Amino acid sequence: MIIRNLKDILGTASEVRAPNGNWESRRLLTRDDNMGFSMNDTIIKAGSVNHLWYKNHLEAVYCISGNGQIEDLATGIIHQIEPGVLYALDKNDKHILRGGTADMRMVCVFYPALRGDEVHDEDGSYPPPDKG
Ligand code: 9YT
Repeated sequence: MIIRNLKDILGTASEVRAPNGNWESRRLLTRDDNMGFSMNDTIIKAGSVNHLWYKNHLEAVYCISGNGQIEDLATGIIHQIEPGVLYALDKNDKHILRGGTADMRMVCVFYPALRGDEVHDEDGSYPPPDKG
């Protein structure tokens, strides 16, 4: 059994910050935990604009607090995000995630699991699991 506490992750290498300052991702479960998926407790900064395309991963995101929007770039449809809303990128969907008026706190699950130190590349993706 694995037991983790967010407070033990804060301030360590498992607290990953976007180079552009748009998000902070606390990597609770990573590839080395051998669960097949990984889990982050992520803060998306209010007002931030994030062009994302997880072409190498599926991601499910559940909002706990704050507000924002996700734009599906295949359809142009914009969905509002508030506490209780989940979105799942089941088609490796290209999207824009916009922070709203208050920082969003989100639980993010990635399959396959993240290594734990990833930040986005120029496409807004993380490298495939076999790289690095
Ligand atoms: C929701 C989302 O994709 N945010 C960007 C950061 C990423 N999910 C992460 O690594 O926590």
